[in-house]
Amino acid sequence: MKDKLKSLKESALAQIHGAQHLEALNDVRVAFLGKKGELTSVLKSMKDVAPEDRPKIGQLVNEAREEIEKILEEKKVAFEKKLREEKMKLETIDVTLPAKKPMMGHRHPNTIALEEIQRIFIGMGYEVVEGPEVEYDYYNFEALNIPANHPAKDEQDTFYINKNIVLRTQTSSTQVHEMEKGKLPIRMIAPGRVYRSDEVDATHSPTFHQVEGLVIDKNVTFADLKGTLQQFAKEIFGEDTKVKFRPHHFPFTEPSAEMDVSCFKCGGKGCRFCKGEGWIEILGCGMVHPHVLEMSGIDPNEYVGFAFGVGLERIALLKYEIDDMRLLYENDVRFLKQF
Ligand code: 2NL
Repeated sequence: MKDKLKSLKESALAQIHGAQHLEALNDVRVAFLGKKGELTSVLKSMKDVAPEDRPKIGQLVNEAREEIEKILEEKKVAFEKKLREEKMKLETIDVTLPAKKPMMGHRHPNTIALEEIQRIFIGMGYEVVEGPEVEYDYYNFEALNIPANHPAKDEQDTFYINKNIVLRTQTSSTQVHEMEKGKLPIRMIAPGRVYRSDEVDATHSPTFHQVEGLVIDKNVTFADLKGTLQQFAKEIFGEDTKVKFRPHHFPFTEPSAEMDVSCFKCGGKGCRFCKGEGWIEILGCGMVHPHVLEMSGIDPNEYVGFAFGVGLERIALLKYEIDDMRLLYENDVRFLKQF
């Protein structure tokens, strides 16, 4: 019995030393000390041992058990330490490595142009007001003196949600809401997305952006309109920019005009950029039609107003010399990051 125990113990210790990992160590524990383990079965066979030898054998079994357990524990602690060290090595941070460069986005040319336009008008005391893109046709057309038979109302030009609701074709609708509020005077710009049923090409898109302006006060004159828009042109295209107003027609303004700016490439001599004209058309404007004021509850005998509308994309294309509007909608970072 004594010899059997000794060889059992040696076999256990040899296997513990041979174990390569924690699981193998646990296998050894089960094989020797488990319920059906070899040492346990020795204990179970104590009934075959002469009663007077039992205490001695019992003590030997216990000693063997303790020793195996002690070596197992030592080996286990060593394994765990090794695992911890390997894990630490993997988790080491090399603080000398160069940092990853963050991906930078870029403001869209439209955004840059809009922010500049807003800065200019805020500087002149205007408020920036936004409104809904889906509008009753009253606010988009009727309130602006655009009659039922006007070609702009044609389904060929306007997206209709139903008979009375449209995707706004200009941001004037936002200004009509402002006029209806009855808080005067008004000095506002209304930037935003507008919709027209156009085919896509280098200068057209079914959705684009507009900035409209509206001033309503007592004693406002066409000279105020001219001075305001001249200042705007100088700030956006440069101090040397000249402006020219040509008579035009809009249903919502009377008189109406289009404003040209002197070509900022050739200074007005005529070049490829201005198609030899020396002038570039930039916006539409005029004195608010008395009927438009009246429909929104403003007394045209007491108040006068001027208004203007400018295409944001048009400004962005000109200012940054982009020759195709479609580039503005593709959002290719290689294009965007140039501005
Ligand atoms: C253009 C230029 C324009 C207006 C927009 C306007 C707004 C109100 C009253 C009167 Cl609430 N006018 N806006 C005025 C003149 C020109 O836009 O080329 N539009 C087709």
